[in-house]
Amino acid sequence: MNTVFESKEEFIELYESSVMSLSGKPFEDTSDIDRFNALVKLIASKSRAIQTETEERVKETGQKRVYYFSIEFLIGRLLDNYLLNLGIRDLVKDGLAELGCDLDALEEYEPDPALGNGGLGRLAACFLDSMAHEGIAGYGNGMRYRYGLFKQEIVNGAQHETTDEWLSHGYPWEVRRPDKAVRIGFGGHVEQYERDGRMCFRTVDTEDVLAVPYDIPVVGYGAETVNKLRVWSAEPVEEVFDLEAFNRGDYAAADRHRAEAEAISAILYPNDAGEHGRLLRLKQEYLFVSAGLSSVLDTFRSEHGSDWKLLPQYVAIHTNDTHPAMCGPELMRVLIDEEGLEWDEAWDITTKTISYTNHTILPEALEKWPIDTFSKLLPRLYMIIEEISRRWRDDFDRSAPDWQDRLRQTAVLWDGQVRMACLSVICSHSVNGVAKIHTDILKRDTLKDFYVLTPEKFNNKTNGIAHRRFLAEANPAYAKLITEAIGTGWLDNADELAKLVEFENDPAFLEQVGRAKHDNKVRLANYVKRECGLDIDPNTIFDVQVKRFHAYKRQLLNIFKVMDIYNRRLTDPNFRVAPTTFIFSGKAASSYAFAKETIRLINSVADVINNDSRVNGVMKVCFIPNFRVSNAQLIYPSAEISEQISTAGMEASGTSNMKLMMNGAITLGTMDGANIEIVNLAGRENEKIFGLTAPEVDELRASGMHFAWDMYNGDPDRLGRIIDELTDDTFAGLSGSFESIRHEIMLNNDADFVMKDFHTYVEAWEELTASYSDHAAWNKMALHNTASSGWFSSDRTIREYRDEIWGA
Ligand code: CJB
Repeated sequence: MNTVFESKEEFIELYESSVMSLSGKPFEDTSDIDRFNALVKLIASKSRAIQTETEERVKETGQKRVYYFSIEFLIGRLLDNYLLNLGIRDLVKDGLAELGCDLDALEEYEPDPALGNGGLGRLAACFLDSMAHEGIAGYGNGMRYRYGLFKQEIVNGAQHETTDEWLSHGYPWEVRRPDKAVRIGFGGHVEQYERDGRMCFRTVDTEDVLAVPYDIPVVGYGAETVNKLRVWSAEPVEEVFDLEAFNRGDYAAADRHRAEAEAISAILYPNDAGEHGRLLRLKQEYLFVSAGLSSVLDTFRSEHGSDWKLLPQYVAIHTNDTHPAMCGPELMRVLIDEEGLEWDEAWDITTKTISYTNHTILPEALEKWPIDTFSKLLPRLYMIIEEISRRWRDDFDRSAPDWQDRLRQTAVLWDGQVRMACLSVICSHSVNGVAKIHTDILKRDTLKDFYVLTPEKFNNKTNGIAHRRFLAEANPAYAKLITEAIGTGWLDNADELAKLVEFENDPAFLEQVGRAKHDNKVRLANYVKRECGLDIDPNTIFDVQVKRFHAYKRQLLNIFKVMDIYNRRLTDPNFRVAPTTFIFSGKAASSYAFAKETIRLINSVADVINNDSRVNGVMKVCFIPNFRVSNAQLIYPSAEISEQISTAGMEASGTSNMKLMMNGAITLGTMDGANIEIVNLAGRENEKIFGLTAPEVDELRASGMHFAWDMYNGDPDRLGRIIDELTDDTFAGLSGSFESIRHEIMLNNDADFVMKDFHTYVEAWEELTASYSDHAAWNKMALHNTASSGWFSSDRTIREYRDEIWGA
């Protein structure tokens, strides 16, 4: 462990001088925000000192560098995490206390950068933490959006979006690096010219923007390695201010040049696993790919010269989903056009350097761009893609009887479109899914033709989570208990959580597990009271579903369950219900009407139930607005039931399932995504599994059977009643009824099998909650989940990437 401060006194001295130099005021006169900024500046500068040492070590040892290209990095707040990783949290807390400051209060000033939508972006951030912990020279490469994912407000039950101005008070972790800016050209046309007796291509008459990097330190636990996340911002190449327009009073026109360039990095597209067919998005993708590659290659050149054959030996480029799919053709362009390599050699280097992770089988998320749009925006890149496509076709093995079909499925250019998933697979030496079932589905279905051709490329890397953030930092009450029991080794090596098994039959310990959970529930209840004005009772079961809203994630099934329990309780006051608070949180893409209606339904049901004194002793419904990393860290530790109820076969992995398990929640879920691995690790008796399996879902889909009306008519008292309540006035008081949801279920034949899984789901919930009254048995299950969760640390995932993909 590096020593960051010799003593508390040294910290206080350095901190006071940091406050003074940043604010220009004596300490007593500074505001909390001054104090927060100065604290971050100090910790960031200490981190950068370790970063310099890391850099020297990497250079000296010739360590391979790994670049993780991702259009999203949902990093969350960094200060608490870095204090923990640097081993100075207590020292800093005490030092601040001597100055009359409260660390927890200062931490509330940190923006929670929403540079990602959900699982994919958060995974990228967990990987940065784990790469630094594992001593990998691993760097994030992404986008610095001026506005992150929208802020969600709930108005009359419905989601309203407002801009996320996370940069309004500055971001003290970042350092702007104008010296490393890269010029990026869009449009124009390709011309041939002769260089050293060789015909080459270049693009002329382009419209250029400047990609300017900002670096954020990534501090590894143990303080041995500090890496960096580099995010790119778009700016005009030169200041072109139209004075004439300004003098005319046309201020927008005066500054148009700057505004057009800056638009590229203005906003994160809010579609999670959805459509991205906008030109600006394509520009974002090219900007961070091209600028990122340019800086990767500069570093390589400065260390190894221009011997490009060595690139795969010293550099791994990982593409997180298809958004960085242009890495392949862009690397080809640089190697051929700028470095003068022949196609075959460049291709060999490119495919040995690049690897690709697929995160979803949803067809709408497999990116495609119209050739017309693509070739106009990036004419030279398109030429290279055409050549990749031509060679793929020409070299295609035509001996199999179904070769034409296979070619159709794998072609990069098809039907007037550039298919980015095909491009990603073809340009990579490794393709992985993110949980066992997901990788199997990729092999068997989504990418099956590639799998038949190149089975050796395919591998599984089950996702993981940053256990230091989501357990140690988010759940201090439980973390303290764990450390008292098994020591601090689990922070470094999450497998050590397995040592908790020894305490599973220790009644006193189990009671403390329950007490820690209760403290966390009180903490969340206070937050809910502050944020929503709602009283929730920490003595009820906290049943939690927090994630993006999507039809296949089936928040609808969950709220149907709540409606059913409510209805049955009203019909029969003797119907026994374990007192429960149903907690939901998550955002819906602004253009995704069904998901937004589901949010409105949940809030409308909440409005009725929470104001009905007949049921309030046993149920409340709580929608926590604006789900983000910071409030997620309050929610996971308080959960007792983890709702993981996606339609089997649809959720690639899920990661909230892992975060909740680690915090001792019991999974109520389908056999989908990483739920399957959770069950395998913790034992089926410690989770509650229900519902159709993936093969059963496939079979039902293939049968084309229409079942919605049979189910509706066959169960008028429960399912039928719920469907009717969507359109009568039971829950319409807040802002109207829910015709479109009813339409989706009844006329679209319930595409996500909400009705099919309804009864087994409610039954499973009833059985699970009935067992809650035996607190000792429940706490034992909870502890067993934590004890079994070490494998889900992203440290493990990253070691697998390192050993089996990157060779770093
Ligand atoms: N995922 O968050 C996203 N965005 C996408 O565009 C596609 C997939 C999610 O990625 C997570 C990380 O791999 C998975 O756990 C999750 O199942 C998937 O939906």
